[in-house]
This record gives sequence, C-alpha cells and structure tokens, in this order.
Amino acid sequence: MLSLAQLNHATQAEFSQALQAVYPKAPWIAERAGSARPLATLAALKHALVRTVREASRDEQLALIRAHADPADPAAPGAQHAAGAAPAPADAPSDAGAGHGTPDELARIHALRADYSARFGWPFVLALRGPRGSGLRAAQIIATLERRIDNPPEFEFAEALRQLHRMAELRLNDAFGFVPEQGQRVWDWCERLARHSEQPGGLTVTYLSDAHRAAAAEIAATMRDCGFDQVDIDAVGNVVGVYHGDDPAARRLLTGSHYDTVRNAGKYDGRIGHFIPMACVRALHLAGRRLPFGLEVVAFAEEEGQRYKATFLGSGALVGNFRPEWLDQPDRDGVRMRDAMRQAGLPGDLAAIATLRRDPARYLGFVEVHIEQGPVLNALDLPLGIVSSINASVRHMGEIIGMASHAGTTPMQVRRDAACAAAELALFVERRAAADGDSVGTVGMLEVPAGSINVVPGRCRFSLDLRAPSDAQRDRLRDDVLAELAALCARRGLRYQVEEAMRESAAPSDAAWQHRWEQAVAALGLPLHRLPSGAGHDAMKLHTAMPQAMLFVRGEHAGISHNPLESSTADDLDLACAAFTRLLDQVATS
Ligand code: HGY
Ligand code: MN
Ligand code: MN
Repeated sequence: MLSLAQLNHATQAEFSQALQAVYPKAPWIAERAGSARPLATLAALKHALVRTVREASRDEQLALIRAHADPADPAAPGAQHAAGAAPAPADAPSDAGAGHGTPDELARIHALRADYSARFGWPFVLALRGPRGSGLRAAQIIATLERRIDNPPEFEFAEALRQLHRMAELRLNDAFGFVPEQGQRVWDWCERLARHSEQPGGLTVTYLSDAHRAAAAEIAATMRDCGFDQVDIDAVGNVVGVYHGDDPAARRLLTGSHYDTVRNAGKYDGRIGHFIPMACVRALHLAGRRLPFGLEVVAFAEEEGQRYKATFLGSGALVGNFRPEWLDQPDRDGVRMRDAMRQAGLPGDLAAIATLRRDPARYLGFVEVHIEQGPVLNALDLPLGIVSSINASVRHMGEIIGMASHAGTTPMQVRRDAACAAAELALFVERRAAADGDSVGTVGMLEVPAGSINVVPGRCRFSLDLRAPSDAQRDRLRDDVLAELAALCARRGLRYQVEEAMRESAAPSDAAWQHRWEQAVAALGLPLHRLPSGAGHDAMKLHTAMPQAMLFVRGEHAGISHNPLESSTADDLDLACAAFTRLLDQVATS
C-alpha cells in the first residue's frame, strides 16, 4: 500500500519505481513530477502527474497515447483486466471490461476501434471502470466509441489524455487503498433519484409532476436517513433539511440546489448541490458532531422553468420573490399552477408561500455546489473551480406573424414567411452575441405551430436566452436583438409579439465566502481556478438576500450539460464533499 509519507521521503528512483504502473511505459512522467514533492494530498499527487503530461511535448503526449494497450480489445495485452486499473482489483465487477460483452458487442467494439485508429492515428483510450469506478458495460463502451469517433481530432487527442489521467487516478486509488466513498454515495444518490422521470428512457422532472413528487419524497427520506433533525416539504415543494448546531437557536448556513430538471436532462445538474451537503451532514451525524451553527440544506423544487414560466421559483420563495400571478399561470395542458400545487398536496395559496421568506439575519450566508455545465475545468484537467460571478440573463418568448400560403404557388418575392424571419433573427443573435466575446445568445425554441410541409409558415414561435457578465452588457445585447427583430419584420412585412419571461441580474460572489471556497480547495492540494458561471443558479436568488458563493465541479465530456451525457466522476464528487467539509470546518473555527 503506497503512502504520501513514503513517496515524499523516497529517492527519485524509488518514487519513479513506486509509480511506474500509473502511466505505463512512460517513466518520464514520475521522473519529472518528483520535483513537485512534498505532496500534501493524493489529489495533489494526481494533479502533479497530470500537470507533467500537460507540460510535455506533443510527441511525448502522442507516444503516451500510442503506448496505451487498449483493453477494449480482448486480444490486447492485459485485456482481462478492467482498463483504468493495473491488475483489475477484486471488486471490479465482471462486466467491467469489454472482454465480457456478447460476441456481437465485441465484434462491434473491434470494428469501431479499427475505424477510430484509422481516423485518428492513435488507439481508442477509455477508462473502462467509468465515472463511478466500478465498470462500464460493453454497450456503454460502444456508445462512447460511436460518439467519440465523430469528435474533431484535437478534441479527441485531449480526450485520450484525459482518459489516461482517469486510469492513472484509479490506479493510484488502488495503490493507496483509497475509495472515494462520499463521492460514490453522492453518485449513487443521483443515479437512484434519476429513476423518477416523466420521460421513458431519459430524465425529465418538471414542477409538481408525479415524478417530481416522487423525487421530493425520496430526497426527504434520504435526508432523514442522513440524520437531519428536521425534514419538511414546504409550500412550494422545496425539500428542507435542518441539522442543528450545538445550539438549536444558532444562526444557520444555508445551502442547496434544485432537483427539477430540463427535458432529457443529465443526472447531476442541481442535484449534487443538495446531495453533497447531505453527505456531509451524514458524516457529521455519524460522528456525533455538532457545529457552532446550523446547516439548512434545501432541494429547490423549481429552477429550470420548464412547466411554468416561473424560473427559480423554489429559491425565489425563500427571498420573497414568488410572483402572485404565477399561481394562475396555465401550463401547456391548461393546468394552473395553483391547481397543480393542490393536486400535489400543497396549499397553493400566497399566505402559505409568504411564510417561506427567510430572515437574512438568521443566516451566515448561502453556498451552492454545482456542476460547471461548461468545458473549462474539463479542458484544464481540474476537478474543482471557484465561481467568481454568475452571469446576468434575460429570456423572452415571442412569435412572428406572417401569412400562411401555398408552398407551390406563392412566388418567393411575395411571401410573408414567419419561419425565415425567425431564422434570420437566430443568425443575428448568434453573430451579435459572439461579437461581445463573453456574451451568449440562444434561440432554444423555434416552432411553426400546426405547420405543414406544403404551407409557407404563417406563424413562428421562438425563445431568446441572452446572457452576459454584467447587467449593462446583457441589456445592450437584448436591445440590439429586439431592434433587429423589429427591423427584419418591417423589411419582410411581418408582425411580431415578444414578452420578457425572465430577467436575472449578475451575481458576483461574496468575497469572504469565495475566499472560504478558495481556502477549502487549496487545502485539498489543488490549484485554484476562478471562473464566471454562464449558467444561472439558485444562488442568484439568495444573492438578493444574503452573501453567497459557489463551487463548481468538473463535468466529463467537455462539461456537456442539459443533456443525458452530463457526467461527473465519483472522485470529483468526493473532492467536492471534502471541500464542503473543509468550508464547514473553517466557519466552525473562525
Ligand atoms: O439555464 C440555466 O442557466 C440554468 O440551468 N437554469
Ligand atoms: Mn439547468
Ligand atoms: Mn442547475
């Protein structure tokens, strides 16, 4: 069993010898990383090796990839072991390696690997123990091959290296006898919660659906299992767990994130933000430990605004931002929110909702852990990032009205085509947002209501999602887009209507809480990387009432999110639990 003390006191030769299996056939990595000693943590050791590879020459990196014997090939040397490990550990499940697929699956993997190598000039590299560390099934390997074979070469080169780093991480865990238990627990909770969905074969949980209510009940039950002193589902469906401080009347640290999802979502968006604090409370409870402050963990019921145009409803209710008119808003089936609430066993009245407003004086602040939902940490090979600010955003829903007419007889020059106008707008949004460099603009919804293949579209509905690091920049972007909408409709002889659906101000992190996250991450032996959040979060709402700061967790697959490919490793989730625990310790001892 390796230890940091042993490695820190070893000669360079002993250090290299001890780590020779971590990146096989690349002794230069340990030789160069040895100068990073003394290493304070296992995470620091892993990062030192990663950094050495990142700083190596392209030829050295390519040789490293090409030296990888691909265990996905049953004939490859070492194929009997689950890739991503040296000799597969006893706990590696039988289906860990591709060698355990059906003959058809293996043949498919063989063929795809050959195509992959022919396309890129290096072997397909995949840590077969996967994000949890317990193995991928052959079908998952095939899906990964089919997805990655279409990646641009430069992305795949970096991804092959990332997969080698993941294998190295798993090998080091085995060598140190380290199991990321907290991270695996959070990973498993996310996996289990994802069983509740409105979408067969995928994850969709919208406000107050049956799946949403089942998810709330499951989160509440998990909170009780963790040892929370109070667990309630409040008047808007938030699941609220309180773990008292040594004095139950002590002020509390508020934390959490949302459990609703977008349509066809990933399993981690929002959900790790309540599960990570829950795992930390579980550890406190098992240790019989009380902090000098209370911990209030909230799984917010509605953040994504999918069923009703009422984004950040759950967190908004805590800061007095629930809009009365939301109660009468119908969903696309005509069900008013008030009725949906009552069907879900909630009061559905403003008086009850008003009582949810928190008194900021009772709280130390709000912290939120969230997946990055972007490519930055994945590209930097960093497990955690410090959020400096949450971008400002504004959303609009609109419709362009032209004239439906015969697709065959209407000359092009006399058409009043609403869809072409919307397409012109979408391309303007793309150009205009890109011109700022750090703004983003999205036309996420584009619909010809009751359209027909042989009818010139007379109407076209669209959405606008515009974001920027500051309110002023967001507003300039919005003004330009709305001005272009007016101009292009005038040019085309069309009418339009557009209404604002949501507007959130930029939310800079509170300096003191951001610093606590920085100290927590630094204590793990990891470098600090500060980044803005392009995504909106519940922290934007709490920002209006109390100091807040966020921690980001790296996403796999270039941090893709709002997509079933959204993924996080148990090791990164474990580091986030460790960072959260260190933040609690800082507050407890300050
Ligand atoms: O859209 C967002 O930024 C968040 O995921 N609701
Ligand atoms: Mn989201
Ligand atoms: Mn989210």
